[in-house]
Amino acid sequence: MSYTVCQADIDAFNADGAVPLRGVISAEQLEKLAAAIEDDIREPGPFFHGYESDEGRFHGNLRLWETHPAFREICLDSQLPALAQAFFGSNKINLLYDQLFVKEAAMGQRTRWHNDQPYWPIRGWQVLSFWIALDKTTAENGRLEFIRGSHRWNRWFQPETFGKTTAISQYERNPEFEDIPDIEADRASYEIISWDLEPGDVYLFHAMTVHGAGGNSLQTRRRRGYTIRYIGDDVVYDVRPGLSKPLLSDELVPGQPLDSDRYPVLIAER
Ligand SMILES: O=C(O)CCC(=O)C(=O)O
Repeated sequence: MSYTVCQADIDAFNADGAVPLRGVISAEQLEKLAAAIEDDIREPGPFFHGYESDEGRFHGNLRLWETHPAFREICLDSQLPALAQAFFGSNKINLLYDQLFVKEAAMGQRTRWHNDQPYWPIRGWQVLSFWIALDKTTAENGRLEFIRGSHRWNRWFQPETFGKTTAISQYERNPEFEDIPDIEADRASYEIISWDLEPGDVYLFHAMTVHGAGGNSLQTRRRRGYTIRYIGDDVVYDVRPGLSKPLLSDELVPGQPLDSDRYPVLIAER
């Protein structure tokens, strides 16, 4: 299956910071991903950041592509790098990393509002994520919500932990960042955009777009989301307080492109 990007998708992404893309992931790709997700739930790797609370069970993990062939295939050998390139019109695309967000049935906890780039050891504009729906995703089971145009606010919000704090989900205070306002308590003041997804649809969003998600209030349906993040031409490695520790590299030097085994170049033209 191949998705053809149209100008309306690119315009919506540029203006709003998020856009749904329909039917990007084929049934065969979904089947492989679903099996890989179950493998990860059974035997999570070192970056597992799931938790169980009185609101239910959440399974989160990252850098899965490095150890599981099915995640590796979709990150490296699918049409997604070419789609990322089409949205940025870049010459180069690297994989940044992949991440899994499974809200089991009746997992009532929201994903709090945040933007992603403050967590990541990078500087640059060409940074995007594809959030792949494995299940029908609606307001009832925790679809993602985005604040229209917030990618252009140039506001860097202090990284905070999601759910229960673990060693890898603690973030140092960055004095240059601001605390995110209580958007949930004041939703009417923001232009919140969201879409239902079918399995195989994706949300494409910019790394500076403020986003969050509802809890899963359904007793019978899970909400499995698998996100793959890519970077383009202008992105360099950066080190500062507040970063996600599993993304730090011993090899890379601040100010240099990320090209390395950890952040492989997938497309390089010219
Ligand atoms: O799936 C979720 O609840 C959160 C996803 C997210 O924040 C992301 O992919 O950046």
